[in-house]
Amino acid sequence: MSTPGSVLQVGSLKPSLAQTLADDYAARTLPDDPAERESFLTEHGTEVTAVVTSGSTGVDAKLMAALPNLGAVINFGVGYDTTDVDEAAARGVSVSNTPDVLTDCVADTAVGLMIDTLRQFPAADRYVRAGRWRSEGSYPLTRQVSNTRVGIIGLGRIGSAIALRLSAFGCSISYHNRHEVPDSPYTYASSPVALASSVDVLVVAAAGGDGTRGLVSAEVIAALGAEGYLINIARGSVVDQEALVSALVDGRLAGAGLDVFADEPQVPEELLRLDNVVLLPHVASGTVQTRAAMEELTLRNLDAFLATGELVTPVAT
Ligand code: 8YV
Repeated sequence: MSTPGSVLQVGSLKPSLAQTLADDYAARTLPDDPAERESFLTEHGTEVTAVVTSGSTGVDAKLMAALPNLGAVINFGVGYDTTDVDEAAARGVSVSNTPDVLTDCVADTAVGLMIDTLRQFPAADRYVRAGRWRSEGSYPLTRQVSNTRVGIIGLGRIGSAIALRLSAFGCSISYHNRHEVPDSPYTYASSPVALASSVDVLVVAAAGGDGTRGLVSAEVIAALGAEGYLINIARGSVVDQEALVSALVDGRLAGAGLDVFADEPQVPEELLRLDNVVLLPHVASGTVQTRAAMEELTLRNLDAFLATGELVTPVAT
């Protein structure tokens, strides 16, 4: 199917996917250690035609330069912000991701995280476990979810799936996007600040990368205000994390539900103490069913590239 060494695994992958790559494609794995990596690339760099990676690692310009015969970067995950797509385009390297198959799970996570955050279910669970219900009585009242005003940053596949779910909760939905979406049933806001100032909950569903870095700025967080909540299932880079933490610590924001962070797996220490913050370890797509579908689509992209030079789900570069 592929000549030994033509497929390279970059970064850690789902174990069953890594096993298939090794067994069925005779794939090699790029060493983590810088010195070992250097000699590996000197010895094998020219053999590699396809890289399989994930959003947590990706392929930067330096690695592309060390793989002169690279034709495709096949990304396990919908987000590919760790791969230098401009460099890929300049070198004629195609890039694929795994869209659609994870939309439902990520949208489910956004809604679950929103409910957990507004209703403080994780903190209430800790309250029961600590015996505080018996000793202190009822848990404090929290914020209603149904009928809230929700603003979504990024009305793509995942943002739209979140909007659909929250519409069933009676939420009014508005959004900000690079471009207004034609015929959308939701209200368009021309800037993140305008959106934040008109909603109770801001949900971040925009792709990561340079185009969206810090889009949810200190100003946007201030516009959301002391009664507002932020939910992020996209990328930590989209939010000014320092501004977010200080707003939460100072009570200038009501709460946050975060599945993603600026420097994963590092989570700001200050957040660990706050009951109005729900923290998840980047699990939005993390179900058996969805990860299996992502694995299958990753391998379909690899097979198609090796057989025809084309990808099944190429990203626009
Ligand atoms: C991760 C994700 O990719 O698809 C994405 O963009 O963030 C996740 O599904 C997955 O954890 C593999 O890194």
